[in-house]
Amino acid sequence: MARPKIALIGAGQIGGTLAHLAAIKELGDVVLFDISEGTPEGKALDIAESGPSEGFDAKMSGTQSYEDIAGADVCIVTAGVPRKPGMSRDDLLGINLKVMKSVGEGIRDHAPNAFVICITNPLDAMVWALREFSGLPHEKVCGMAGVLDSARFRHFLAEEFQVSMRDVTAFVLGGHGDTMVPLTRYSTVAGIPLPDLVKMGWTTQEKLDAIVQRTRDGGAEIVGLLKTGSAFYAPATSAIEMAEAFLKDQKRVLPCAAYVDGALGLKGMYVGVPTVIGAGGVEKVIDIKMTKDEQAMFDNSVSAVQGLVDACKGIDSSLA
Ligand code: A3D
Repeated sequence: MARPKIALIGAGQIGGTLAHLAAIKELGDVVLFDISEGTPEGKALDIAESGPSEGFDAKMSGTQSYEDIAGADVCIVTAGVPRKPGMSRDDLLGINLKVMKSVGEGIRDHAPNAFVICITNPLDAMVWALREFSGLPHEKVCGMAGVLDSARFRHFLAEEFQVSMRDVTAFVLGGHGDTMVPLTRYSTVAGIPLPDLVKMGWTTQEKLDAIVQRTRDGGAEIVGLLKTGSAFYAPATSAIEMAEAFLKDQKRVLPCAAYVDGALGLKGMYVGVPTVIGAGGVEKVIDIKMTKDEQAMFDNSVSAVQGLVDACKGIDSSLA
């Protein structure tokens, strides 16, 4: 059986890391696409030359032509520009919306059966626009953010509790931005919810609140340190986790920016929710019940996302 084909649209920091991870995990043959001539070709060759030491046979190639992504099983989109210090994700909207148009049309024309994972920011609005431009089924287009946000939350919690991050689960909802909603009630250490751990004296409410805030600011913390771009190792790892769930039909329960129509009181919009990812793409959106406070935070996040979607419609009349 032929190896799956993975198209990476955007061969920058995240795109290159995605290619390397996909190769090491032997998820499939990789095509790197970028408008920057030489970048995808150079990265593909460099990664291919790591094959003999790493022991993978997956093929790597780079291109400026959408024809080369034909028949891709998975497309992961990082094309566009990242943040610089002082910028919010929302500042990227105008420029990245134009990029989503060309990428969406490229996928529509050459890889209409792919499972598409968008990473380009501002995430929730860009995945909505990418779906509109590509016309693919909603369950085959989603955005990576929740896996990363919950991984950051899990990392900070594991450090606080001095336990393995494997035993820490975390639950993050809402848009990928300052309004994201880390749900402590559904986040646990070996099944014990965080509020119970506060009661048990493992940590204090103040420390937990600080960790929640650090999770919300997780992207900005790294932008501030790097100064020339944003995080790329953990974002790439998170998207690969989602791609693997699709390619191996794992039915993973993962938070992602998915199209929600009916669940959580939402009518036809993309936002971060818990989902099941398998061979059908986003096979299910999990309709959790929220407390009044959680619902208020979620509603706030939903309206922030809606505001960005409306801004996209204002910029590109074909989306209105
Ligand atoms: P970067 O290293 O600049 O790579 C972006 C690549 O896109 C560059 O190589 C560009 O040449 C290429 N590009 C630009 N326009 C086009 C186009 N029209 N078609 C194809 N390629 C194009 O950025 P990066 O890899 O660090 O980040 C990529 C995106 O991911 C940015 O928008 C970031 O803000 C976003 N990001 C999202 C998260 C989430 O958790 C959602 C985390 C980190 C970064």
